[in-house]
Amino acid sequence: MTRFGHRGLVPVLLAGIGAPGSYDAAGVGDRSEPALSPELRQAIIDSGPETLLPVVILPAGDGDVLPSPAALALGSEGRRRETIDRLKARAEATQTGLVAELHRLQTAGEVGARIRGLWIVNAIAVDASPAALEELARRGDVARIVLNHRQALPLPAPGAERAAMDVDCGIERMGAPRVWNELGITGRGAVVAVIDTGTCYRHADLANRIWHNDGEVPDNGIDDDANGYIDDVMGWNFREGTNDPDDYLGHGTHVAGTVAGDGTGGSRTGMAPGSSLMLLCINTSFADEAQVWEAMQYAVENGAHSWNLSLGWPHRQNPMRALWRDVCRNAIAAGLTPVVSAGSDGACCRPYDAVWTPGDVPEVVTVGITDCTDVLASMSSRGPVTWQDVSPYNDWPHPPGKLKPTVSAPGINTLSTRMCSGYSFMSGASMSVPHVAGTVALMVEANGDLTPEETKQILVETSIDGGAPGWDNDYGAGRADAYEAVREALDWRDRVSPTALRVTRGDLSRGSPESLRYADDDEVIVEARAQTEVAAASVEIEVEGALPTDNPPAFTVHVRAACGGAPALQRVELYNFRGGFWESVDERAAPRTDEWLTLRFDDDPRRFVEGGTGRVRARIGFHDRGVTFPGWSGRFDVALWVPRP
Ligand SMILES: [Ca+2]
Ligand SMILES: [Ca+2]
Ligand SMILES: [Ca+2]
Repeated sequence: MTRFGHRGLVPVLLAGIGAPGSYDAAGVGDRSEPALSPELRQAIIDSGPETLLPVVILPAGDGDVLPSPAALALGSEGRRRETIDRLKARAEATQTGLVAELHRLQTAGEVGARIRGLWIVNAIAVDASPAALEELARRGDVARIVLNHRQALPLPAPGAERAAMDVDCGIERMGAPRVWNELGITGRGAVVAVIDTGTCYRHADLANRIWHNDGEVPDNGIDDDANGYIDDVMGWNFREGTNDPDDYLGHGTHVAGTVAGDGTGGSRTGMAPGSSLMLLCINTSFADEAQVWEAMQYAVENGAHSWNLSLGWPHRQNPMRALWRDVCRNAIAAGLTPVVSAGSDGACCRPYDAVWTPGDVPEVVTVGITDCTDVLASMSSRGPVTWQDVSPYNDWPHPPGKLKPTVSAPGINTLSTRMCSGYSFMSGASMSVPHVAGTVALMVEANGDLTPEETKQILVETSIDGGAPGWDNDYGAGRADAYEAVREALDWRDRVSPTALRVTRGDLSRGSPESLRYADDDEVIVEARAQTEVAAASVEIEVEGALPTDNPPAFTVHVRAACGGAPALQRVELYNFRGGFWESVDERAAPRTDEWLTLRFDDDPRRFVEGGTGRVRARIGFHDRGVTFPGWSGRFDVALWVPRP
């Protein structure tokens, strides 16, 4: 099994598979394309008839997935359970007959030992002979068979041992000590799944930080909690198929130390020294995409709040992007916040292929690399990304594509745990990711009700801008700030999002009130053209929502918007219910780049709140200075308000 890693082949197209919300079972089953992907066909030709090829089989009749509005109202545990149940039901309904056939082929020697049906994405991972693949491809319950790439992932090895020193500069820069000392929060109760080379759980700084599977009795040879893994008390070793997730390289231990190292040995290395680590060891020297999905699935099923993925597949390795996105979206639907490396390909692969998979998934928190002085590392993979050619998603067309990374974090000369004792410095994308995964753990303790979407939103909103003003494809929204993120998480409960959107000047070309809920993943775009004089002069939206009280002593309004076209003024108005008129509360030269605007109302804010309903109305617009241009647009990502006690 050595010659299937071909390059320059036709990209794997997964038409009809896996788009939440747009599933079409008939489309999957109608065989508009051959079941064996072109890349797999080539691998069969190259490898000969005796080789068992690693493949992923996608069943037909995929059905609907994701996330039911009912699930969203169930709270975090209910949301997780409901989503898992539905994903499992889908897998069972579509995989059962196929798995029986695979076992028959296994007996005949045509399929290898592994027959692993997954539900986090509806897929079965097997190693199968070319003859078996041809046979499977003719079955009505098979939609598609694609190559399960196995490639070496470039990971740094730990450096020389260093003497203990007080606090790692990265966690200091992120404000973690202030979170522990001023807010009393260390990530207690939070579980971060470290999907990596394993972790040396014997390191003094990690020994008390390991997640324990309460449903599993250790060493009795029985899968007590019936999760499919025997005696899995701290995670699983997917590389060897054992319950011992020890580290075979040192990479995972270093990453784990940045999430949760508690300083027992003298150096404080962990962002969230009160959190727990679920240890999921995978094979990175011969990495197998489906094996990582299985580790991700384990994290979701066993209640991790986040996963730390300090690795990824460069696009030149032709990863199964649509399926990665399905995995990530399903995990998010179940309430997990994925934190993923942007990659370390710098500004390679213009215009949009530098960010690795699954860091290129729009919905995940993708992390770029800064140093301890907030300077971006040259190796940090630059955005944007596009999904225009990846079926069935075909979104985020370029230009401009999707802005990535989401945020940046320190990852240069990071001091952390070195295998089973002591410390070392390491640098890379791998080190930046756990600074953010640890921040998520801190946020979980601060506010266990946050959804993954809200968690991401807070990380974005509280980050410190770097590089070009506003969001950019180098730093993302900016360098993440744990202290501000945790403070915002504590306050988040009372946040109000708009429930109504009206375009008052210009034409709505994209968006709805939902688009305004979270920055980054969707936006409202309003366009004006010269045909109408008023429209040419300005674009503007009006939004409204209700505060939980109509008598707040104070509140803040957050707005993010950008304009294109003419030199313009940005204006924010609130409706003065007492006087019955629109009151201008902010006016400034309009930013061409995205920028957060936070307006605080401490002085008699009640005039902006409708008595009896708590309704607030805001009007946000860009207005030019009397010069009309043929094309003019305004982008609005978030407008929301938060009452302050
Ligand atoms: Ca078990
Ligand atoms: Ca057991
Ligand atoms: Ca910037």
